[in-house]
Amino acid sequence: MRKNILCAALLGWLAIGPLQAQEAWLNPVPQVYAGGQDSIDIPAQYCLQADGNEALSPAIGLLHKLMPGEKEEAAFRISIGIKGDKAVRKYAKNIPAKAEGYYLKIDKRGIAIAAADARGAYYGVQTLAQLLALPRLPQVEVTDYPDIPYRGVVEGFYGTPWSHEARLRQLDFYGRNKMNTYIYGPKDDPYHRTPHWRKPYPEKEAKQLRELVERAKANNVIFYWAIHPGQDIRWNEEDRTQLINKFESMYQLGVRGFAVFFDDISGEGTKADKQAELLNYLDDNFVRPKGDVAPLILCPTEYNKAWTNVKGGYLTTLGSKLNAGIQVMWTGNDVVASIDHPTFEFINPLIQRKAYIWWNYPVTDYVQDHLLMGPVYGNGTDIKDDAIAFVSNPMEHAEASKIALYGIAAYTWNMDDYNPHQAWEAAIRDLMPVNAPYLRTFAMHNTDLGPNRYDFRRAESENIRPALEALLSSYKQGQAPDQKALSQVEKECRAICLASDKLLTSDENPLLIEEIAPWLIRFKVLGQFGQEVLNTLQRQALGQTKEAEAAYQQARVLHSTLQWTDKLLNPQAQQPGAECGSKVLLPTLEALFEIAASRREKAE
Ligand code: LOG
Repeated sequence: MRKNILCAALLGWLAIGPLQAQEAWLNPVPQVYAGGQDSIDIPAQYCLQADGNEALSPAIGLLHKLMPGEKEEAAFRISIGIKGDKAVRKYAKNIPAKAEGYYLKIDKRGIAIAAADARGAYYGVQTLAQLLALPRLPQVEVTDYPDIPYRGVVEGFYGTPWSHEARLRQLDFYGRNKMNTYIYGPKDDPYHRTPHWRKPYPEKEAKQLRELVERAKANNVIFYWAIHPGQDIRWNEEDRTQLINKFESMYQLGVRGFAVFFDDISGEGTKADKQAELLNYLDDNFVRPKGDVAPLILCPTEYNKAWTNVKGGYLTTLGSKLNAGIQVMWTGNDVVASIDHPTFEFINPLIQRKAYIWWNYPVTDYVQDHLLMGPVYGNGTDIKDDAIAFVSNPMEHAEASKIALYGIAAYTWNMDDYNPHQAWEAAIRDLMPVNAPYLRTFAMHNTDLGPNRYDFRRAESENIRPALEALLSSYKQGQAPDQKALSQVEKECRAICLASDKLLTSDENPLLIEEIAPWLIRFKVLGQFGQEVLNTLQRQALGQTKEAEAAYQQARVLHSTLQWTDKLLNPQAQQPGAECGSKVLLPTLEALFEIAASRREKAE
């Protein structure tokens, strides 16, 4: 049984009346959510029952943070444990037989979290955390587990790597949204790639990495560190040792997951047999002997179908030679592509294992003048048995990437119940609870990539597209404007200006605002331009020559300002500028502006 919008919403409404009604949106949506019609007061005190299992410390730490009132003598009981623990023996049968699965039960007497493993227990507490945001706790039974074993993020883009602070915030976000993987591999970290992959990190960077590893642990996220040695590697003993030494230095910083990337290289480093030999060597001599390191990950050189030469045998060599435990990354039919079942029908037999999806979304390192803040859609929901992992390569804008990452967390956990639009709405509320309506207006027009070498496009400005089309077509045909469409577009242009004003002056999420500020400035001018274009057309129709001329001149100024913003904003990028509404909104407003200009000429 699956429920999308949880009964808790209704419950909150019944219990406290419509004014304080709250909607509980659990992200990701649990596999099974049963009950919830009745509720209890959030207990002020409780006694904790848990076996002294060290692996449970992130789960129990989080519980204490959420509910500080632990008292031995309290009547309300919270039991937490993993399969086999005394504390949850009663619930052994309810624990899903899936990695990271958990069973959460809330009733009048207590709360039980019984899990398949330590991460499952942690996820049970995270679900409880989301329910605790309600005024009362619903009496529920949640039986939950992920569809995809490894879910999360590969920081694998070109451009400015994320800041230390941004990464710390990301790791907390992954914990909350039940993502278990973060792969550190920014292309522009010189110690990840050529020239310095052989050297250990300087002191300051090493200290920060250690901090990240600790934060990842607290959030039950596996911190993988990736190396990118392929551009100048020599297939000899010396470089092998250098690699092991570098891994060892990362191990000393606390890293317990490793990846080797051979993407975007040429020459000697691209040889499949040599890559396989090296990876097996690392697996045999480092990863497996350590005993506490996650399976090794490889990003191959032929990492998507468009770049694959099946006859050349690169992938089949990897498939047959690589140790069985080594995981192999894949971006799909192209560098940037939607992932579906046929994606795996192609790749899995070649690599003789389930592919590890490196999804190149919402990364914008090839369209840096755009922001990708739309819903996550287009991937198959029938791939849960095909993939070992699904990680997202995000934008260099860490906070702004969270809209997509929230959706990816939801999709990879529970594909059957994934609803792109609902997840998008909830992501926006999560990122900026107070200013959500304004962020929504902004995100609505910042979703497409513009024309790009991978032909990967997204729907944009869908809320206003029909009105824009109707309006343009009425003007093009020389008819009186479609009044309903006209007032919708006018209203949207005003909403755009207001959203920009509110967000630019908000201190709700300063890191996000700083990332998107160039686009917010552009957005404001776009909204103003739209208003003046419509004003011009209306004045012209009324025969108000003077007012029409003033409006037209104003629209011209705003159009030039738009062009200047493109020259001046976001100037260091490979694709400088800050495009907003570039798919539908701006082209339509420009077409309307041209109509106004030609009417003006005719009137002269
Ligand atoms: C790179 C990646 C980059 C992405 C999008 C992979 C495996 N490698 O074309 O670093 O962010 O495409 O531009 C890539 O995707 N190369």
